[in-house]
Amino acid sequence: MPDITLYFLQASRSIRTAWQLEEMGLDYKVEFSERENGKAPQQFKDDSGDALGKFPLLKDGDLTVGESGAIAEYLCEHYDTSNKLLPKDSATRVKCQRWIHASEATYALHALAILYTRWFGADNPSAAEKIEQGMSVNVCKDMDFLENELAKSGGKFLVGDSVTVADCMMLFSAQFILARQLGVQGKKWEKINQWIKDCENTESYKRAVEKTGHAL
Ligand SMILES: N[C@@H](CCC(=O)N[C@@H](CS)C(=O)NCC(=O)O)C(=O)O
Repeated sequence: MPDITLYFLQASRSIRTAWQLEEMGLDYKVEFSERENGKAPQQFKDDSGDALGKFPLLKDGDLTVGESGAIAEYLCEHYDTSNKLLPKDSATRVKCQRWIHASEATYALHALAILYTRWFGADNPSAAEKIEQGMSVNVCKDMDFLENELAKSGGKFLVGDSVTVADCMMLFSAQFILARQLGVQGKKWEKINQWIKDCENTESYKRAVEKTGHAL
């Protein structure tokens, strides 16, 4: 059995990794930290030993892997021997890979621009409002795309009828956008809401939440 430790910061992308580990049936230890004033405590960053101090962070024996997308790919490469989470056929595989990257480089990027504007734009509310309005066009397009892909999936999950790494990565992005109402312009996406429920209802996701104490 691998010697895996997941450094898990509360209410964070760390849940992606915990869910994937549960979905893969891998044994792992959790080093958990609550946030302090919204941030990761310095002691937790120091303990993790990684210079950037961002989470999730995975240790597998002597190897440290950072970035949730890189961790997702690492786990698939090394332990997904039956290609359950990252299927082998090219069409499905590139779809999953697209979601791994889109979860951060598209969905989180657009949503966080709005969140940071809310945090740091208080001195200039009209500029902040303009940025939020502009960025929300992107967020709504992203969510429409997700809604359409779910409609085409042919199953309950993003790529068919079983959980893949695409769901493990994308769920947190969608949950976060909806929970914080980041650029959603009051819109509702029926299929996304159903998919979130279906993901949260999997035994593996429930185990991940129970083991880590994750709460958004
Ligand atoms: N792109 C990185 C983002 C990592 C990241 O920013 N994590 C946040 C939590 S979601 C964090 O660790 N923040 C702690 C801090 O800034 O104090 C990933 O996907 O892993």
